[in-house]
Amino acid sequence: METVMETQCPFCSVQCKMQVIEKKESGLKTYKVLPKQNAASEGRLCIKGMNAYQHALSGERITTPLIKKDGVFMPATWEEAYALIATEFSRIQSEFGRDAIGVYGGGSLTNETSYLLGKFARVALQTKYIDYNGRFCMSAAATAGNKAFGIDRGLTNPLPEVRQSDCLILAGTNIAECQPTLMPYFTDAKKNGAYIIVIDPRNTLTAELADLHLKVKPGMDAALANGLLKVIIDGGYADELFLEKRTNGFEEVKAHIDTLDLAKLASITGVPAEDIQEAGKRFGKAASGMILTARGVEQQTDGYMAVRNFINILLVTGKIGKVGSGYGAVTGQANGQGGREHGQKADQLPGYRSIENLEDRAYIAGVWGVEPDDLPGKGVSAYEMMEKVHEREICTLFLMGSNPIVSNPNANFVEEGLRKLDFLVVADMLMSETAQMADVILPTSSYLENEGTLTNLEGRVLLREAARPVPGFVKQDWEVLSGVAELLEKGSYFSYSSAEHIFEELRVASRGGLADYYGITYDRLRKEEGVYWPCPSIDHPGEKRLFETSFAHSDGKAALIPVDNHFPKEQTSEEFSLYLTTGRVLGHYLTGVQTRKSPTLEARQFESFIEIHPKTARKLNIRDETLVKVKSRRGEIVVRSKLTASIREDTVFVPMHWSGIQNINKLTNEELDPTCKMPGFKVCAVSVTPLLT
Ligand SMILES: Nc1nc2c(c(=O)[nH]1)N[C@H]1C(S)=C(S)[C@@H](COP(=O)(O)OP(=O)(O)OC[C@H]3O[C@@H](n4cnc5c(=O)[nH]c(N)nc54)[C@H](O)[C@@H]3O)O[C@H]1N2
Ligand SMILES: Nc1nc2c(c(=O)[nH]1)N[C@H]1C(S)=C(S)[C@@H](COP(=O)(O)OP(=O)(O)OC[C@H]3O[C@@H](n4cnc5c(=O)[nH]c(N)nc54)[C@H](O)[C@@H]3O)O[C@H]1N2
Ligand code: SF4
Ligand SMILES: [Mo]
Repeated sequence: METVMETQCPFCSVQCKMQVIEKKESGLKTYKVLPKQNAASEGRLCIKGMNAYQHALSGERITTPLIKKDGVFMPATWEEAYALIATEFSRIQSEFGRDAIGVYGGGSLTNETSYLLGKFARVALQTKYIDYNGRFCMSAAATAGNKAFGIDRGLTNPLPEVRQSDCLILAGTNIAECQPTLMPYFTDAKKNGAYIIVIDPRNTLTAELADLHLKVKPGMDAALANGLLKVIIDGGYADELFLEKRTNGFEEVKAHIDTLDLAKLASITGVPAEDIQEAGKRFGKAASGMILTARGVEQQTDGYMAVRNFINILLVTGKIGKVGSGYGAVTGQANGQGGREHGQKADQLPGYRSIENLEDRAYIAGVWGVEPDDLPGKGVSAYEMMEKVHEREICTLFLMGSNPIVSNPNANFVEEGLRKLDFLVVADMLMSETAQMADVILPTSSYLENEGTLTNLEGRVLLREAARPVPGFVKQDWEVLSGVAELLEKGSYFSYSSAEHIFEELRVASRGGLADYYGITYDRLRKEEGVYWPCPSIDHPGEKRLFETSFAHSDGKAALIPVDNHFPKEQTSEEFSLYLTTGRVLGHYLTGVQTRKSPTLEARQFESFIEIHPKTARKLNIRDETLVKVKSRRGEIVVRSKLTASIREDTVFVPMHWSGIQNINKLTNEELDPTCKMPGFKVCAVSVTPLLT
């Protein structure tokens, strides 16, 4: 017997559509996965998508609520789990106040769940403390988009326009491993004559595509963008008419750039001046151009300003709001885009509304049927919540869709904090490292069982229908939130019958907001295979290309801002003589909870590694494929060496997908970007020594 499951990959922001085909023969089940035509991946699927059925169907799924008794998880009924949660939550809030409970979400959750999690925090718990893992992912680019353009939608142009672009700058983005099904857009652009510039301390598979690779020193992108701006402005490539009509702030940027010296910029960024010249000229001269940034530029303590400086380049050259010209923050998680729009951020209400704006509060209070004054105020960012946990200002956490003891910077500190909690509730489908620390685990559905909408990296809202029934006693995330709310005597605000029912409320809540979904319905999504936001009315087609005639600020203009050369605070020293940068590999996803449960993916790569230049390795007496100790001021780990000349000599790279003794976040720095609160995951100082000498 054959069962065909129509679904969508749960991993990255491309959201490739696929079929998982289950065949039952004499009691034996086999699986086949076929890619499906869809606008973003054009029918392609990568190795993670091909194997994503393995963790969802694995015997390791949690299928019943678990309550920890004397350190051991015991199966429980939902009634028992809900009752325990309601008792503890009520006790803690009456003893320590409403804000003693924190809520922590994730960018894999559907729009419906993200929306409901925000409502759950503000209405059921009335706590101000809610934030999510997207803080570590999209916060720098989101803040930059909002401040420069007045709106934050990852890609300002639809993907096919990449093929029509004459010059592409890919800064700190490794598309070949992180959004592999998008690669043909870039290889086609190259065939069409585009000039491709890659900015990365490593010669990645993406950099292989480049006509020019700027092998920047980690953390020095803002200065490098200043160099490009200098070449562009001094070379006369500025688009005076565009600057005059469509932007504010160019004079200040020009005055700042005039004070900078290209040779100095070359020396601090580690990129030869001729290469900066060539890159600036190429981009300046091109008839059209796009700049894409991802976490390499953004996960820095100046991530927000570094992105602003790349946006400055687009604005100075007038390359935005046109075919083949625009900006792209390459979004990370499955719903990294939608997840940042509907209220799981500390300062946000649905539709990208602000929790500090009186009109926005009144509007959402109206939709929710509560008094505006009953809505709590702004909380703090994800890592700052962990600091509050340490200080015991937050003594209980409700966690849905994240694995913070592996993904937060300074992970030893975070783990220590979580151990101090009075009560930890984790809603997950698998036993993550953080779930192991919980008092109660609530088993939730995987993508195969979960209906809802996700907004892909283009800002296109997609419907993912449920493809199979939930296993065991598993519930949907939204059912869990409704269930807990019910016992907290707030059930009347959470009486939904389906994900679509929640979406209908989300549409109204987002109406008139920056991320306006009002015109989008499940019916439309089925018929049109996705709709771009903003989409203010049912007859609106959805906006594919943004900023053609105006930006989203009240005067219609985009904002330029001078950006200082930033130096990461933690520099190398005699003891910690190398820069550590971190990131991803093709076959694993984030903290690896899901991909490490896939035998196929796990077999490809079952342990972490450190990329180190052969010359550096020789100096440190490190041979290839041997275990080494990597140490920073905060912790140490053990990984296997991988000697490669593709990385800068002063830099090492370790992926983020492993935990325990290989958890790279035991080493990373807790310092945050002052504006968007993004941690500086992409640079800290470390020492590397052979484990055995
Ligand atoms: N295979 C796979 N794909 C994924 C994910 C995954 O875990 N695995 N995760 C998804 C998610 S949530 C995200 S956020 C995206 C991330 O997608 P990316 O941001 O593309 O991935 P990273 O590997 O974190 O970083 C990109 C590149 O930045 C470079 N880099 C490091 N430091 C610097 C620097 O100072 N400056 C510059 N210019 N570059 C630097 C790294 O060498 C790396 O090649 O991927 C998504 N897709
Ligand atoms: N050093 C370093 N650290 C980093 C980064 C880096 O580049 N370097 N990148 C950062 C980035 S960009 C990101 S996005 C974060 C990610 O960090 P995390 O969010 O902690 O990573 P995940 O592995 O996605 O954890 C998600 C958990 O949610 C569960 N889950 C998945 N889908 C669902 C669902 O629908 N419902 C529920 N209830 N649970 C679900 C999974 O089983 C898993 O346990 O890590 C950040 N940390
Ligand atoms: S991981 Fe991303 S590119 Fe790969 S199949 Fe899934 S959605 Fe597509
Ligand atoms: Mo991410």
